[in-house]
Amino acid sequence: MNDISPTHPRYHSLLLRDKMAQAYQEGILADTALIAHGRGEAFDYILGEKTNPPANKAIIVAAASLLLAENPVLSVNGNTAVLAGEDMVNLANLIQAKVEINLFYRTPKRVMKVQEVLESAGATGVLGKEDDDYLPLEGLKGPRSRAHPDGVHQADVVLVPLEDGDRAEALVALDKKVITIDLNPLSRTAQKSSITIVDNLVRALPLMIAEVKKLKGCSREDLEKIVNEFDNAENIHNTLDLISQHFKRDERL
Ligand code: PTJ
Repeated sequence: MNDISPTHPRYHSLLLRDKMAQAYQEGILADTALIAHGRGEAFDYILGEKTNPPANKAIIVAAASLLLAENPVLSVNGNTAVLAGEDMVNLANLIQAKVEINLFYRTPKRVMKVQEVLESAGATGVLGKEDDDYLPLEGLKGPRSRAHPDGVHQADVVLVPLEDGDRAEALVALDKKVITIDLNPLSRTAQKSSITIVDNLVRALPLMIAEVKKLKGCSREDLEKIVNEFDNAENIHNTLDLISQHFKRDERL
């Protein structure tokens, strides 16, 4: 970005915009990816552009769930690859998870581009590539129903940031624990997932990595306690409360 000063109050947000705009020019992102990003920005602004306590709580529960998982899979779309490809790969390495590409607006060219982003971030054995085997996920149609037989099909826990509601629902219906990161607490994905982190992907993933490192030495019993005590609906409710308090406090409104 040429002339925005680092002292600009929204400098980081503007940097991300620039990154996304450039990735769009390079053909990594879907045509509507910037619209999805803008929706995220709007919610992030309302949430104070910070990780709030309910998000922190969900991050801890997500980290514990990933550590308990037998077959964790991290699902990556275009926006996730561009905003947090390196963090997704680092997290996968830390918990021995598989990384699988799943695009809502799938084209062979975009799959290749996303694969390149992940591999240049250090990923090996990426699943969901253009020529890979796949089986459709029950309850879904079209390209987004593709799931790798050794990846999402086998998974007991799936991390699906910025997911579409139908896929989140289909994964839950298949008895998988679905962790999502979505700035919109009202989205169907946020509402239907097992663990919903209402935070910006770029803040949530580094925190999740730190939490995984912290919890790695814990016993299964301790991790299970963290997971079992969590109530996702209540946690989303607490986020919505935060938003309404924010509006009440704002004297401009
Ligand atoms: O790469 P593809 O083809 O798989 O397409 C990916 C997008 C994201 C374009 C596609 O899945 C899509 O259209 O998504 P939606 O239905 O617009 O949903 C995106 C959700 O992610 C919205 O609820 C946004 O608020 C949220 N979101 C956007 N940016 C972020 C975010 N959540 C967390 N962190 C963000 N940076």
